[in-house]
Amino acid sequence: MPAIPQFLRFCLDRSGKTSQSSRLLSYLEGLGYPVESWRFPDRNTGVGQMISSYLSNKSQLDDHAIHLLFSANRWEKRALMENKLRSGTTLIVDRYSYSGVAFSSAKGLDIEWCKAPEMGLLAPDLVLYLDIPPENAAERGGYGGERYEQLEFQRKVAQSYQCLRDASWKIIDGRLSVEEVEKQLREIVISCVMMCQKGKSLSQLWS
Ligand code: FDM
Repeated sequence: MPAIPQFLRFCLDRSGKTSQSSRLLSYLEGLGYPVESWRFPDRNTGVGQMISSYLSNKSQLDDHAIHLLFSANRWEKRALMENKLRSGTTLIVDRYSYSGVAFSSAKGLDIEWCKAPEMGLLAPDLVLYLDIPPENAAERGGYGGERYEQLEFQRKVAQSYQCLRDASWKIIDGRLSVEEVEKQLREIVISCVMMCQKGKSLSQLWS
């Protein structure tokens, strides 16, 4: 069976990624594509509950330990992800390994060390990065008091993301209107979906 990975991701807090994910889901569903919306961390698993407790400051963990938990949270979904992609389902994934590496390296962890546990996870066909200056994101409000929702730290995260960009990335100006961002995303996504339909094989991070 040809592999048809159609796999999208979004980055940066408060940049509209979650609402744009659900708009894309409706769009692709409307066109008749099998599609699902996922997000990481998946807080429903045992590992995900430990992550959730850490993010809401209810527990403390060493920076390396929490990094490995975020990664484990992706590994525990890897087999299901592969099955879905191989059966032709498009996955829209709200955050993935790039968030893991960007956030942990922004704390000062070595970037290569951060990438290592992600190696062998499935690589996305397309990464959609909704770019918004951290100041603007903070002004939009909605920082709900989770551990990383602080301007200074978000500036460092934004710098870390810059080091991670590769050919699969498309950068969208997140300061545009919701409708304009949606329009641009649709155009990029539909050309990726059509390209993947021709039979693009699965590849792995970080190769
Ligand atoms: N986050 C998310 C990480 O630090 N590492 C990861 O691997 C992932 C997937 O978790 F602050 C951070 C990013 C964010 C927090 O994400 C929760 P959401 O998208 O706000 O739920």
